[in-house]
Amino acid sequence: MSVRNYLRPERLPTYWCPGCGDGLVITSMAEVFEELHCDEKNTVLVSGIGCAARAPGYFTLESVHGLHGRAVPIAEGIKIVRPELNVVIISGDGDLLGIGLNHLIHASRRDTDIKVICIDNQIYGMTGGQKSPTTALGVKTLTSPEGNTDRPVDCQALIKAHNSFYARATTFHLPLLKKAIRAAMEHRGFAMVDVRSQCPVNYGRRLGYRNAYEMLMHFKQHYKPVKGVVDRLAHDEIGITSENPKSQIQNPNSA
Ligand SMILES: Cc1ncc(C[n+]2csc(CCOP(=O)(O)OP(=O)(O)O)c2C)c(N)n1
Ligand SMILES: [Mg+2]
Repeated sequence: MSVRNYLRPERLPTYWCPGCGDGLVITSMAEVFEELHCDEKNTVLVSGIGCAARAPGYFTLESVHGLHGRAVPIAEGIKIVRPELNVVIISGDGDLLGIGLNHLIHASRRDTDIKVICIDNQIYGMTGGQKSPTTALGVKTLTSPEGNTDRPVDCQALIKAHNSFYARATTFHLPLLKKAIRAAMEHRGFAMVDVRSQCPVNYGRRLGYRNAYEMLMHFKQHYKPVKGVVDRLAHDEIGITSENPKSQIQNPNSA
């Protein structure tokens, strides 16, 4: 199959605003799916609700468009019944790290063999630009007109608390994004790719970015790609972190 076979041209133009990063992520995913020979018999996509959660509908693969925050339990259910399938979630920061965060933490803790691609645009895009769990301190949004006073969720800390696979990428650094998605797909067990993406309309516009290009240039300047596999990523680094051996998790009740 070629990359084009994974996407549905008849559904174009997409629901997304011009300049949205979601299209870059689904194209990268399609490229990885092609490399790994994923098809509708061995791969299923799952999402919650949000702009990012519309992504599975643009793929030719089978998919479930679930409820807000419930992508993870749906994916876990599919994996339990059909363990031979690649179960891949693609959803947003509000969906996965806000309303759905409890599920995400428990799936990581259980090391359920699902892949989570989180398109983190730091905003509730679909509903008009309310602050999300990843909105940075001081950022002005529809619901934080004086600047956000809530500290953002540290996704890496939550996932790596259980020694699970975690990678961070951006929509500017496309080769790294693809590499991270592929590494997650090839990983056995829970794997999360945290993709920093741009929402030029409901986020960037309020912060003075004139277009998506300026937001991508911010990613270029702010994020430093890290070579190889590292233990932890600094807040401004992107790359793949190592999964620590399970043996490091000690059972306090054992002798
Ligand atoms: C139970 C429930 N609460 C709230 C909503 C409203 N809602 C729809 S999408 C959304 C936020 C989506 O944000 P995110 O997951 O970051 O996706 P984005 O649109 O930014 O890609 C919210 C709060 C809903 N649909 N269901
Ligand atoms: Mg969002």
